[in-house]
Amino acid sequence: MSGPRSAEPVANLGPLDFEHVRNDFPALDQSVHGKPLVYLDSGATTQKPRSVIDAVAHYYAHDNANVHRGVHELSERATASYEGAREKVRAFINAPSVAEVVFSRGTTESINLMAQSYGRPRLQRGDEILITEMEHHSNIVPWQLLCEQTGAALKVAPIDDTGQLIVEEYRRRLNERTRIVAMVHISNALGTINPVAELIGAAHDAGAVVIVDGAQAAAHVPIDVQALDCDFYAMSSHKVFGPTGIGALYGKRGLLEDMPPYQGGGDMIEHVSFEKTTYNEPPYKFEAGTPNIAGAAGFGAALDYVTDIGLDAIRVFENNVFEYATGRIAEMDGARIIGTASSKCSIVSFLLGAAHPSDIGTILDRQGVAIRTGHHCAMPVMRHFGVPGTARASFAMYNNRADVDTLVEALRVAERILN
Ligand code: C6P
Repeated sequence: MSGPRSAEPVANLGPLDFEHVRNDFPALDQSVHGKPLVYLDSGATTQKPRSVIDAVAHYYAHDNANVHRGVHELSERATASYEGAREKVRAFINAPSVAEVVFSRGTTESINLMAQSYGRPRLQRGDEILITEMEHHSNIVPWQLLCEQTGAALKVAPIDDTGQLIVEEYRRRLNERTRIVAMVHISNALGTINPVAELIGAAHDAGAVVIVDGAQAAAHVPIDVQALDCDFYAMSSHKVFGPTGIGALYGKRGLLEDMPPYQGGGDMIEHVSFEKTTYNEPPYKFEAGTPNIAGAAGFGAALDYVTDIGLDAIRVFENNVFEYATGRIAEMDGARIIGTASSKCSIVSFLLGAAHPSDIGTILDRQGVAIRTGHHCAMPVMRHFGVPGTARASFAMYNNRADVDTLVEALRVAERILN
């Protein structure tokens, strides 16, 4: 065997203080099946730092009340925490205004909101929606539903055998009928980073609006919605160290103002009568009912945590570990990495000989190593590569080279048992 070995001193990897970061995540400090946990499933959901857990607990212990409703102290504190989190999301993605940050349940709901609220009233037979072949089901099925509802047609830009979007084919599918383009920023099944700024520019030239699925991006790369000039950007808190059940949809103000509400209920109205109801301003127009207030408090704390460490430091550290993992898995006999695009991060999808991915996952779990196996909610990607599923190791800032070494040792055990 060749290639680099074992954990490298943190000082060589950039300014991220690895031991400090690792100790901030209590769930990582446990044994599973008698072995120290090595968590390599952050693509599914990230672990939470203590500051996020504390923010959620603090809200319930001290500030629990409904938002935007009461005049009493607790309601004011809850509202301040909720709206404070909105400002943190705004700053994190560099949106011009908090009015452009809608809280949702996560990326899936953000995409469905945009599809139904922007797309449904506007699209009709003859219109086209363009997506890519590497999309998560959350960025496929909402568009299929919209096509069924409006008569619009779904078009798909293909990927090549490295898992990279074929940009000429993408451009070829853009035309005056293209109304919406929906693309993933970082693929959850392949790890490919799309050249989103270039793709957005081309879509705008064709007159389409663009929504970017940023579920996998937020924990790994800086997001600047103004620099990207995307019309909408969807993200999930739980993939960026925050709680589940909350996320955000960024939308350009003029677009949000022209969109009808997504759901009806409390908080999204200006005035209600049986004859006619008028609606609140964005973002409240899209937030019917009591929101996930504790989740917002945790989401805000998560973004503070990432911002304090700095995405530049995180990228340097993570890329080092990611390159190491790619090299070590690639050198295993019978390993086939699915997704070898030149621009990648955080995710290594692979097969090992004829072994079924779920068997690999089960054997790894017995050794304390948590990975995800299966189609990763990206069945068209699996079809492209002619595989039913893959084993996927996904990394975050709390994983180091020693975790990769443990993964590879566990894979060797799996190889011996299965092949
Ligand atoms: N991917 C994974 O293991 P939600 O569930 O709404 O927070 O995110 C959906 C989603 C949308 N787009 C991409 C690119 C995603 O990766 C995900 C979630 C998880 O890969 C669970 S399937």
